[in-house]
Amino acid sequence: MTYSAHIDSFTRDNLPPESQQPEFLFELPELKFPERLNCAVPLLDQHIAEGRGERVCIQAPGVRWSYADLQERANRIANVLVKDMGLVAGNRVLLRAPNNPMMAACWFAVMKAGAVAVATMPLLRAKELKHVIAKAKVSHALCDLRLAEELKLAAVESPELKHIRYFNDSGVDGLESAMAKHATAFDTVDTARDDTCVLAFTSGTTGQPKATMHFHRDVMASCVCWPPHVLRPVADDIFMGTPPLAFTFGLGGLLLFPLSVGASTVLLEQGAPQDLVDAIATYKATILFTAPTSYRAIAPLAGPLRNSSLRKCVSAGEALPGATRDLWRETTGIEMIDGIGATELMHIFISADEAHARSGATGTAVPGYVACVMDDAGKPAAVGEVGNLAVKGPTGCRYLADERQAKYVKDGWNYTGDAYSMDADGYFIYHSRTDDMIISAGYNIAGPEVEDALLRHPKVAECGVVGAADDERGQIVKAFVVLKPGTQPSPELTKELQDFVKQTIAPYKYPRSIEFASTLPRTETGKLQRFRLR
Ligand code: 3UK
Repeated sequence: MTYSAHIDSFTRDNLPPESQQPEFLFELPELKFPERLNCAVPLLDQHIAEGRGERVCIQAPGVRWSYADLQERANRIANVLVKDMGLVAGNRVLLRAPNNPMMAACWFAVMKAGAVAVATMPLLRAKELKHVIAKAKVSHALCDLRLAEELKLAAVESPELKHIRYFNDSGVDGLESAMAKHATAFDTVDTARDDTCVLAFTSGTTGQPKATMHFHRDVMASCVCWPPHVLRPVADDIFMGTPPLAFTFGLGGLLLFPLSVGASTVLLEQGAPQDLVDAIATYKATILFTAPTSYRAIAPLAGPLRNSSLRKCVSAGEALPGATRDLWRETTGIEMIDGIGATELMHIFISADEAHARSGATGTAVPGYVACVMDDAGKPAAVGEVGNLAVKGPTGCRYLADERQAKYVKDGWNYTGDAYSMDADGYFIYHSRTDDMIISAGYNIAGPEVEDALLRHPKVAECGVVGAADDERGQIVKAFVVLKPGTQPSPELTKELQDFVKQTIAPYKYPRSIEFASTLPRTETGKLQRFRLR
């Protein structure tokens, strides 16, 4: 038996069988982690131990916490969890809040107590929360008082969830008043590097969401691969952005990565375009994380960001259309850093920094990872050929008790479900999700390429391209288009857009059908819900 600090062995008992796990690579010297590792030590405790406790750590409207302030809160919450709420190491703790400082403090409390954080998207309803609680056997919950309603509904039907505390609550039963009764010291549990500390649920466009399992070493691996090699943040950086902390894109970009270099983060509950532009000025943010559509929505307001504090802009979650990359550069002077990540792999594994960015390409494999385009037989595809993206590195897919493990991991490789090609320089070019490839009259057409062409038309605000069933061609290319304010739909405009696409990319890819819409269906993580368009 290998060492584990977990008294509750649920996560260890529900790991996928060894034979179905991906191969893990730890070649980089910074990936040789000690056997005992709690990620709260390098990310938080160590800063205070080494004299950086007074540096700014987290800001939010009306809040400015130093590293020592965050540690003090996390320790008090850990004491509440263990002494008042009966938590033992290995228990799962549901976290539910918009991005705010208390959510971050709770996350670290869970790490320090050797428990497992199950952060949930703020918009989840009781029905979805119930699935999460049942799947992860959640026993404890820390929830923002303003999001109590749906959790209470779920709790009624979830016998395993026994202990709930609400925060951002001034009442006598609130987490804050319980915290006040406890010490500011807590002995961080000495977890194993391969003790699970995060269960991250996938957004699940089809079927029930899957719970991906991440160890303390996975959290630290995500901090030592992409950030220092591609983002290259410094201790004076001020991070900001929109992805929820319940989404590993947000957890990394807005909490783990800033703390891994002793920098600071600004946590915002509202991420509308004007809120973000204003907040960048107020807090002098230097690094921005958001999704491609959000960059496109901010662009009309982004003029003031030119020559401002902002120096790096990270795009992930969806393919970055070349049109959006160009628009952002023309507006702000900043070349975006695109990166593909996945909940299964924790964070970004293919990316390019601003100096190496190429329009239309996501980038090259991040140091620590290897990536390969495979043909349908699982053999490496030729240069330029479109196939299935497969990756390996220090992190990888472990679904908690789920048959779909065998679909994501094959021969040790993680298959992300994306259709990619690789060019002769090792740059990976995104085409579409493998399930979304449109097959029209025998041609394979990738929706995102058609979207990029449409987005370059001055009257198009947003668009989504899918395959629509067609008797003659099997499928036809169908575009849903949101027009810029002040533009009216018309048959002439349909023709104009079709001609525009034919002049931009191979004519057979043009949308034979165009439907005008006022908005497009998107997930909380900014992804277009193509299945709903279909
Ligand atoms: C798609 C991209 C093209 C791709 C994520 C950064 O998105 C994240 O995780 P999810 O599990 O989705 C994974 C899937 O999303 N995708 C993400 N980024 C890109 N496609 N270009 C991109 N830059 O289909 C991938 O398989 O929600 C992103 C960090 C952490 C994450 N969890």
